[in-house]
Amino acid sequence: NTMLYPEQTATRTVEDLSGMWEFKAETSKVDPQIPLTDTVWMSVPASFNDQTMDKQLRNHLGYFWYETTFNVPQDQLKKRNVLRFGAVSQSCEVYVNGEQVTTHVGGFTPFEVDVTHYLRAGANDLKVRVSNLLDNTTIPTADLKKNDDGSYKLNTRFDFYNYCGIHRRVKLYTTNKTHIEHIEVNYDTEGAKTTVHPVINVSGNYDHADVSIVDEDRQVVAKGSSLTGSLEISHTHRWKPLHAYLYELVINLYNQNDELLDTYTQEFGVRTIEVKDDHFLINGEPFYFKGFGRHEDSLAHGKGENMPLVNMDYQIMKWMGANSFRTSHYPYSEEAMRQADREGFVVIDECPAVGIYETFNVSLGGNGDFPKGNTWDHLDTMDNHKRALREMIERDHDHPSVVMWSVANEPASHEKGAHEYFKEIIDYTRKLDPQKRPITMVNIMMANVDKDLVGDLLDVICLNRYYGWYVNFDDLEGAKHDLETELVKWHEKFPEKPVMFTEFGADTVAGLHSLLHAPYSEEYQIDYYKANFAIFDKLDFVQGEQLWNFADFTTDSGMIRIGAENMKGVFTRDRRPKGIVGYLRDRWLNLKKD
Ligand code: E9O
Repeated sequence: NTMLYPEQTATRTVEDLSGMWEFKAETSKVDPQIPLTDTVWMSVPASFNDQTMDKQLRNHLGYFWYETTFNVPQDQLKKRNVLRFGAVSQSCEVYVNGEQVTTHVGGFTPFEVDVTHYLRAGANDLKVRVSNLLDNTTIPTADLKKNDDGSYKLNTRFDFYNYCGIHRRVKLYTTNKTHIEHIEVNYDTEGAKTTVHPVINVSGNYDHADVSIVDEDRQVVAKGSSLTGSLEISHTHRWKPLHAYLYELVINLYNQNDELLDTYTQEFGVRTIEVKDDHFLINGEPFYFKGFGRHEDSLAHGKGENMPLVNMDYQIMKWMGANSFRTSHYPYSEEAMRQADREGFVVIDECPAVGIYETFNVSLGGNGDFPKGNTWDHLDTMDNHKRALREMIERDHDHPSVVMWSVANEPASHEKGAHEYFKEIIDYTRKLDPQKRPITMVNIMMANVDKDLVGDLLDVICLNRYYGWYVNFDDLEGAKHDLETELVKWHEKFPEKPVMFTEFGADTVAGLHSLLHAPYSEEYQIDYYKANFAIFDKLDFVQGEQLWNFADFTTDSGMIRIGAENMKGVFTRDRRPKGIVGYLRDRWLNLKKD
């Protein structure tokens, strides 16, 4: 399976099928051979949920149908035609002219299928049957029950709203029979010298090839005449945090008559990553993570692509002095990742393994039965977890912005069986990544330092901690004490590992003020963060602070989810700053920790 981003080149065409599609919930059997009936219009890419005023449709659990038609010029049928989806949440079946052409499980990674033999010159019909169901085998996980009338009841083990739909772009692209299938831009560095030894897989026959590296001034800095040789950049511009530098690897394939069969350009950056003496080094220099956990979540789009907002968020983060973020809790769009490369953001790339913790989230406003027992005896996520990791790494391994993989968020890493499970997951991840990046897993408060069973497997200890919110509520002195006590113990247990925060925060209603600095007020959020920072600043081994969350985001409704939002944002969902923002900007622009 290839994960090359679809690009129009001298040998490839790309057509974007985004637009207004027809849509309906599946309430009785649908025949993919005939046009859908009783549909409404739905914009693609986007979640369907917030584009309707029909609450029952918004919250429907099960299957949905999308349909569009598109025209194919006669000549295009001589080429290889590939249909490619950026992401469909959570799983889907795809039909072209009534025939099923592929299926895909997992809502946050791309997939594609060769549809050449299903297409006709002129009008073609495309239908997608989408499901928003999750269960004990999927990533993310949820508790799923089927009612007697065939309807479903679903309790997610995560708090963000389970948006559904064709979330990223649908493209039809063409190549010749001979085409580049897969590229890895692997390299070694030695001072200013970089030796690039790309891995390039080709499908079909060709006679000869050339490969070159082009710098940002459009100058060719290295050139080779085969796909297997290595190329040398003698005076390398390193990709640096917030100072990006990108090269292009240009690959051309020719036949005997020197006719071009395929050409493709892959961007890459040169930087090194190393974990050493409880520090995280980028290009040999200690890097202190300042930034946020975020979500893909916005008005009307839901979890669908919204690049103007991504761009705005990146500019806000830079203005605040943030240098990094985590793709909590799933790989973000390819467009967002490419832009992170260009802006120089440092990214912890997280796979959608959130909620591998059977009893969790029921306590945080969910309304399912409270199960008792051991997660690792009941949940069966291994296969889907590996698939999600494989697809994420296949897609993202060449992004310079990605400095670390997060294999899961807040699993039951303190329950018996966790070590065996994560040993298998982490060994698998290490084999997949050609760049051998550090690997982490985000630790939940219940799996605190005394109970954790997986820390020895991780390169960096990432903590989600809520001293002063979920524990020590309205008791910031107690919070400081307990936070410091736990942190010191982590360092004693793993003195060689950096420790960083991937979540800490307090729900805050924008505009709510309190003389007593009561929880939920803007004053309390400021006090909460000051208390946490006071401890981080005391302890040298703390190597980063990513707040939860950049902005308020949509959740299921629940007692502690005011207006069905998690209000831990430092911005509201429409990006109005809360009182903490000025303080944070001041801190980050002046912080000297790395
Ligand atoms: C995951 C994130 O997606 N961590 C949650 C965040 C939250 O605000 C959620 O939005 O709920 C925090 C988990 C905290 C669990 C601690 C409970 C401690 C009781 C002892």
